[in-house]
Amino acid sequence: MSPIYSQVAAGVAVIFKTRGNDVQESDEFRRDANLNDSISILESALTDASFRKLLAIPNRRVHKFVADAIQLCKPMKVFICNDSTMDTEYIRRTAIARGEETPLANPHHTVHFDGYFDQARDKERTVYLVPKGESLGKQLTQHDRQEGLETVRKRLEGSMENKKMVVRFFSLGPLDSPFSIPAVQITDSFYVAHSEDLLYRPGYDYFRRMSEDKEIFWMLHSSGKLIHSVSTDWKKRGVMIDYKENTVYSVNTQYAGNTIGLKKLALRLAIRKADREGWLAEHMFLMAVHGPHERKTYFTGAYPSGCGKTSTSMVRGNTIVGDDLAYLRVLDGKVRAVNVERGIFGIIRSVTAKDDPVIWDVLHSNQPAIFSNVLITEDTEPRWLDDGREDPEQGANHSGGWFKGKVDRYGEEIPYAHKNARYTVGLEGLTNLDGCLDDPRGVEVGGIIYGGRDSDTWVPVQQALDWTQGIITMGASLESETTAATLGPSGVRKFNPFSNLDFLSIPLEDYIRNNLDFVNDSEHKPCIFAVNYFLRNEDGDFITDKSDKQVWLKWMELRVHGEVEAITAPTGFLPLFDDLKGLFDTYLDKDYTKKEYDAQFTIRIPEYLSKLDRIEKIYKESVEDPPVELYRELSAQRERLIAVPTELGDYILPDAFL
Ligand code: OXD
Ligand code: MN
Repeated sequence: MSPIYSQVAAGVAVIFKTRGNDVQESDEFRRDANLNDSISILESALTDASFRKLLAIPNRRVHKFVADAIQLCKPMKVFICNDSTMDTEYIRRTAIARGEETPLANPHHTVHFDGYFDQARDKERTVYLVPKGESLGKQLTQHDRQEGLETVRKRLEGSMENKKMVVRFFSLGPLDSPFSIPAVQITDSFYVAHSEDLLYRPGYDYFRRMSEDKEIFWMLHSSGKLIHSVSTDWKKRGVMIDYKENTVYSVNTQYAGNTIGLKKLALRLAIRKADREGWLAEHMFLMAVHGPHERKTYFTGAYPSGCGKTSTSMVRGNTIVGDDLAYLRVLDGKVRAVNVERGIFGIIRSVTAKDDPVIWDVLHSNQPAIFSNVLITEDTEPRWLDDGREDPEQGANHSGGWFKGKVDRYGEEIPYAHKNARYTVGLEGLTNLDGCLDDPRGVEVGGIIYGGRDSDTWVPVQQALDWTQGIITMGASLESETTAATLGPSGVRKFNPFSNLDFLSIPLEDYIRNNLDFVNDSEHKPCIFAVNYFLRNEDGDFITDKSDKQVWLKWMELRVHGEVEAITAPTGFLPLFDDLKGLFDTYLDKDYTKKEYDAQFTIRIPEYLSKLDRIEKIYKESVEDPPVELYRELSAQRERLIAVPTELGDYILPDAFL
């Protein structure tokens, strides 16, 4: 044993000893044959400083994971990050030095470009590795586990030659909380490691003190061979999820949604864990809607990417806990939730000073930010689509040098910035940040909102008749028109239950069951709501304004406390005109008219019935054994719609249900 190892191992033993009955484990730890193998690999691959840092984490599985990754990816060097300012600053500077990020005029800002064909989440190439004899149902993309592991390991073989490997430790959810899940990220991308610094809670110290048997999520990413900082083997890119080992492999890709293991990749592992343990891991924002007399009521909201999730969580006069991922648990009889993250990886298109003042200000402040796939002007300023300014004539973007009218190899005009261009910032600089972000017990949830991009069916806001009806006809029936956040055409209506379909890692029927049962031990069930910001009239024009979501939120807040009445329609509880009028006046200083209300809250019976047909068909074709509540609730909704007297016609004004 080398002098360093014996010192470090001695240190480890001391840590164990102070935890009393773990002393025995420390002996076992020294005897473990695998550990000794791992230790020799680590010892020869790591500098003394890195070796010490890694061994200060008394966890054999961590040592083994890092050692295996070193053997497989063969990095030139390995950097273990202990979250000190020196280490995180080193990561930021190296991202710049290696050309993965470029400094902008503001010294706290950088820009990163992904490969031309690697600009969004790659759903098709994100697959589950499923052991023989198991199935995750027809909705999920899956591969034989053994074959998949062989393929991905082959792709990763030597992928870090001539590169440095970074090893980082994080906590998903607040530290030392019933919600925390520790995660290890290994990557050869300093951009990934830097982004995670802004987005997740540092966990090195947490790993040093947590018990050795704590469940851990493991992430291994390599961008593979690079030319000008872009993966050359992008055709062989992919993400493979080995849920048997809680491990995600991502290779030959750079777009953050495919590489930042802690975001949507860890969500997939969390959904399985949540299902096993009876809690929920969701694609949801978490915010406090501020009601009368300074009351704060917390809401989670599940909307597919690009449907207003971030902008809702940022609505003026309220406070944000998180914009994308939430864990929900019942603690002491109450539904409570936390933000899994501590930053935002947000879509920057259409962020304007007028519509998104908080984000706008942060992006123009000295708070650290990484812009991705935007345009850089000659003055090294970032520009994005629909930013409320005059379009630029030239600059640099994900296609290289850009000028107005530039076309790609297929003759398609290249916009000056990508539609899915993003910004990455920590939440700490937001003026509307809620004080409970790091509360280890989370916040109590008053309402859950489901929303999609729906041009013709759902009204702007309604409340479910009860938990089961909400889970089935709102969550499990969510559809949305696609956006640039995923590869493939935009504007196509897609089934996206709970806005979580892309991330489901268990059969859909099991996930619905878990949602239905989740509140069984809770004294109060949160109210469920459905919203739609994208409703259009027959001429195709939107019939609500972006700012209206403020009013829908305030109405939902009042409903949670039973402070406003509602109209019982076949699909849910609808707001009364007078209540909305008052809220529009108070919060938006807007004279809301009955004409607007009627157009927005008309129940469109044919569209609703077609939706029910579509949803039932999808479940019949692709979900083997859905919970009995599913067809029961869908049929009940159909019957309520059909029971509306025919003389009222197909398009029923809300007051007809009074
Ligand atoms: C995201 C997404 O980036 O859902 O949050 O695509
Ligand atoms: Mn998202």
